[in-house]
Amino acid sequence: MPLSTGFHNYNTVAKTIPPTEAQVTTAVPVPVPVTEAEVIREMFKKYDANNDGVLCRKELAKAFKDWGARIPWWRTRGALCCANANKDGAINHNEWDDLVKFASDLGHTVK
Ligand SMILES: [Ca+2]
Ligand SMILES: [Ca+2]
Repeated sequence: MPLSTGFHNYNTVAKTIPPTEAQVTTAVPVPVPVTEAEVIREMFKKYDANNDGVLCRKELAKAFKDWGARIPWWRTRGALCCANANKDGAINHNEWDDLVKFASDLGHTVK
């Protein structure tokens, strides 16, 4: 019964392939997915002109202006209102997440 045997062999091979592929997939290091928030975070970093790790009002305004905000100072005020937890007039690293969320909610996406 060569036909029947051949069919059986084919089935056995087909059944053994998926686990093998799964093993290969898990073995390959998966790159960390870049979320929109991470991209926005990176963009904000670029606007930290004096590299002090803090976005001051001026740096924020520049960022929002470049992103096409119609009234950058208004956006800046909103951002500081929303994310400036310690009320020092600038966004430090602890407040960065709230700023990113603020920008993200406004629809500042990376194209
Ligand atoms: Ca700065
Ligand atoms: Ca602050």
